[in-house]
Amino acid sequence: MASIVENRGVAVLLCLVLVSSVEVSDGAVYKVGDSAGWTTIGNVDYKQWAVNKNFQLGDIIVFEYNPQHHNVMQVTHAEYRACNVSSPISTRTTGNDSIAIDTYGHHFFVCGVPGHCQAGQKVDINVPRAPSVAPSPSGLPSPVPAVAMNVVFEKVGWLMLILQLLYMFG
Ligand SMILES: [Cu+2]
Repeated sequence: MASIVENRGVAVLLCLVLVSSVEVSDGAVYKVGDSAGWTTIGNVDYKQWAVNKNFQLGDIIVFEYNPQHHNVMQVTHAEYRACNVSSPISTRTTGNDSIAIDTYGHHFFVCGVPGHCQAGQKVDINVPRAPSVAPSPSGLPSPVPAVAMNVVFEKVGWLMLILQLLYMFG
């Protein structure tokens, strides 16, 4: 009887280790502009910064800046190109904003302070679809349901494994 309880404990511990290791490898953290951060000083080329990154779903994009001088606005592609900050999708102002990228495609961010976007304080975070996934024939973006289902399957998969281990050891 005692050994069953012990084994159950080992199984649970094993599961916790497995699950936590998966979460650690889930996403990379990218600080926009690296050591320069999110700024107009030094003419950081954010296009160049982003172009050699291999952004994936689950990555965290960190904007570090002086909140007295800058902010972060997520905008549409058209607004990004025109530096139009009149109706952003979202606005962040803490000076240390972490944004999880959980959908495929382009994510456009600009600084909403007048003149800053025009000066180049804008970045395009693009998460390309996995090559194995056939592109949608219409070309219209429909990433949200697919991603949601992936997450669900991932979670269900881990749950099944944990239950299986509990049965094995218990
Ligand atoms: Cu700014």
